[in-house]
Amino acid sequence: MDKLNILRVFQAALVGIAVIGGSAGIARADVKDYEFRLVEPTVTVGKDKIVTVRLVNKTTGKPVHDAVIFATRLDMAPEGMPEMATRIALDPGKAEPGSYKLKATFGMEGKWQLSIGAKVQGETGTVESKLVITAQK
Ligand SMILES: [Cu+2]
Repeated sequence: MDKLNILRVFQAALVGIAVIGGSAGIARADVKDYEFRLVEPTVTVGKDKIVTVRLVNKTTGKPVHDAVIFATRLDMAPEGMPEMATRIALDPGKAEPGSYKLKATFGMEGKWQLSIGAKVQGETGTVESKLVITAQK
């Protein structure tokens, strides 16, 4: 091999490493690396209350922008009342990037369980979390 060929092989090897490194990086970022966190753990009992959640990448601590959120269910399972569910919807009101607002009616004091999911850009699978919100007077 002359010097030029050695250089070409070396460059090809570098490209190979970069590609492997890149795909390993994607494979490492699993949906399990993401979680929802409540901005406020409590809410006042009543109609049309706003709950703000933050979607974060646990490995970097960074908020995740532009996720597609599914608010699947809000019920009183933590109080032994799983059948006591209330409607929950995404609130179109503006939230800071990585935060998402939901609107629901909390008709009773106590602990409510929010089942929430998200599709994160560039990730396969769905992030799913269960969060407990305390409704108080
Ligand atoms: Cu209840």
